[in-house]
Amino acid sequence: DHVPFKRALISVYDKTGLEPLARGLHEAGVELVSTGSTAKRIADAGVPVTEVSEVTGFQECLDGRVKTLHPRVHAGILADRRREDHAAQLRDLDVAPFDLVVVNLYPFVDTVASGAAQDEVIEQIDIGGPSMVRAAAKNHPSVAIVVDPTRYDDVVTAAQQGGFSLKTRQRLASLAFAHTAAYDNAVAAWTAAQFGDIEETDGAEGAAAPAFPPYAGVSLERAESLRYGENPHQHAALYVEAAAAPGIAQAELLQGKPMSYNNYADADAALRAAYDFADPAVAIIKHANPCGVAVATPGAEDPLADAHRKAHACDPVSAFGGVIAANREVTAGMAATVKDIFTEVIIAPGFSAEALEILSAKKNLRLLRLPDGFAQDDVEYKQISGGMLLQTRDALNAAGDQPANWTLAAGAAADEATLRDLSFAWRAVRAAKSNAVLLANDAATVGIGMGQVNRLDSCRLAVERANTLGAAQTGSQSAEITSAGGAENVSGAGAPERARGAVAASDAFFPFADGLQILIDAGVRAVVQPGGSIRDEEVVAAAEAAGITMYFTGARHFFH
Ligand code: 93A
Repeated sequence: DHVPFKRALISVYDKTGLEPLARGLHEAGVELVSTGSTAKRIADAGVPVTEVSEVTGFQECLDGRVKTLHPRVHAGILADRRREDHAAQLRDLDVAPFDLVVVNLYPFVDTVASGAAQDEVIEQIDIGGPSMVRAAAKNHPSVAIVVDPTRYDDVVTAAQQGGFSLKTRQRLASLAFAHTAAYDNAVAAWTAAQFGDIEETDGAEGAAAPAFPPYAGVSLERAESLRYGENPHQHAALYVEAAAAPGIAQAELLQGKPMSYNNYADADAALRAAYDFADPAVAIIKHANPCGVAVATPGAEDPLADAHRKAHACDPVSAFGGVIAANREVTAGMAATVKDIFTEVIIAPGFSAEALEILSAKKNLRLLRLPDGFAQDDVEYKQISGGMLLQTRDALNAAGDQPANWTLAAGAAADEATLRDLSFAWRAVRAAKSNAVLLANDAATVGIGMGQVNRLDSCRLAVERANTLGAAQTGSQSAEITSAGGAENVSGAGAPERARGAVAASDAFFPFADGLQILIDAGVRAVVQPGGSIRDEEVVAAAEAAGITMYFTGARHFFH
C-alpha cells in the first residue's frame, strides 16, 4: 500500500531543513514544484525545481495572497489514485498529480506574539497553505502530507524506499488536520479578542451581561504523552497552548523523573499560591491544597529559606511528598533544608548553581524551571460534561483585596503587624479549596481548613490542625523534618496552641456566627472575611462580644 513519490509540492514559510529535503527528494528522482521564495531557495541550492506559476499558468498575485489557490494545484492534490475516472479527468485536463505535499504555514502565532499591528497580523493568516494541507490530508489514500520539518529525514528515506505506507499516510493526515485546527483556533482566538463577541450589540449602551473578551478558542497542540492520568488506569497527555503566555506547560525539567499528571496539577496550584505574593514566598501543595504558605520575614538573611521553613512548619506531616513552588530563585539555604524532606517537585523561576548541586543528590526530585516571561493565563477553563466553562482568572486585584479598602466591622483597628498578617491571610486563603478558613501568624499559615462543604467544619479543621500539627515545631528544625514522614508523630500532646493569637481569613462570608465563634473560642485575635451575609449583624455581634477585630473586604475568592 505504499505510494511512491514521483511529484512533490513544497511550499514552506519556515525554510529549516529545506535544502537537504529538496536535494534528497531530487536525488531519489522526485520532481519538485514549489512556490515563490521556496522555489528560489531550492534553485539557489542548485536543485531543479518548477515554479508553481508555471504549473498554473497564472502569476502569483495580490502580494502572494493567491499563489497556490488554483484548480491545477488542487486537482493534482485531490485526485484519488484508486479511481479510474479521476485519472481520466486529470489526463483530459492535462493535470499531473502530486504524491507528496510539504507545507508549513505563515507564522500567525509568532506575529501576534511580536506585538505586530492588526493589518500585519491579518496578512499572516495563511489561506492557501491550510487549503493544501487539508486537501492532501483528505486524500491520504493517494498523497502524503508533511507539516513538520523534523520529519524531513523520514521523507527522504521514504522517497528512496518507495514512499510511505498507508498507515503512515493516515497518521500524517491526522497530524495535519490537528495542525490546521490549532492554527484556525489561534486565528479565532485572536479575532475574538480583537473584535469582541457577536452577542455584543454595536454601540448599544448598558449591554446585559459583560461580554467575555479574551478568548473564543484555544489552540492546543499535543506536547507529550504522560505515563498515566490522575490514576494509573487513566490515559493522559500534556497539551500546550501556543498562543498563551508561557507557563508550567513550557517549564524546563532540570532533573528528576518525568512530570506526571498529578505533578502538573499540583505544581500549578503551588505556583498560583506562591505568585500571589510580591515578597519572597513559598507554597507547599498536596492534592491541589496548601499544607503551608509563607512569606519571608523582612530582613531574613536567606528570605526564601526563611519562607520555606515557615511554610513547612505549618504542617510538616502533610508536606511529606509535596510539591513546592517558590516565587524567587531557589537558594542553597532552601535546598539544604528540602534535601532532607521527601518532595515530589520544586518549581521556581530559577535555582542557584549551589542549590542545583545540593539537590542533585536527590535523583528523583523533579526540578522545574519556569520559562522566561512566565505569566498566569488570563482565562481559566473547566471541563463539564458536554462542554466547557470559561472565566477570567481570579486574580487578587479587586479593590477589596487591598487592606486600605477594607471596612472595620468589629473591634479596634488592627495595629500594623496584625494588619500585615491579615493581609497575608487574605492572600493565602484563596490558595485553599473552598470552603476555606485559614489561620496565620507572622506571615505564615499555621492552620488551614479546606475543602469542606460547610464553613463551620472549615473553622473546626483550621483550629484543630493549627493545634495538633504544630507538634514538630517545638523541636529543632531537624526534628521537624524527621517527623515529616511519620503520621504517628501527630499528636496534640505538647503541641503549641497555634490558633491562640493567630489571625484568620475566610474565603467567603460567615453565613452564621457559629463558625466565627469556633475561631473566637480558639483564641483568634483578628479576622478578615468578605462580609455580605444577611446575618452579618449576628456575626459582627459575636466579634464585638469577644472583643476581636474583624474586617470586611467586600471581595470573595471561592476556589474549586
Ligand atoms: O497568502 S496565501 O494564503 N495564498 C496562497 O495561495 C498560498 N499558497 C501557499 N499563502 C499561501 N501559501 C503559503 O506561502 C504557504 O503556506 C507557505 O507558508 C508560504 C510559502 O510561500 P513562499 O514559498 O513564497 O515562501
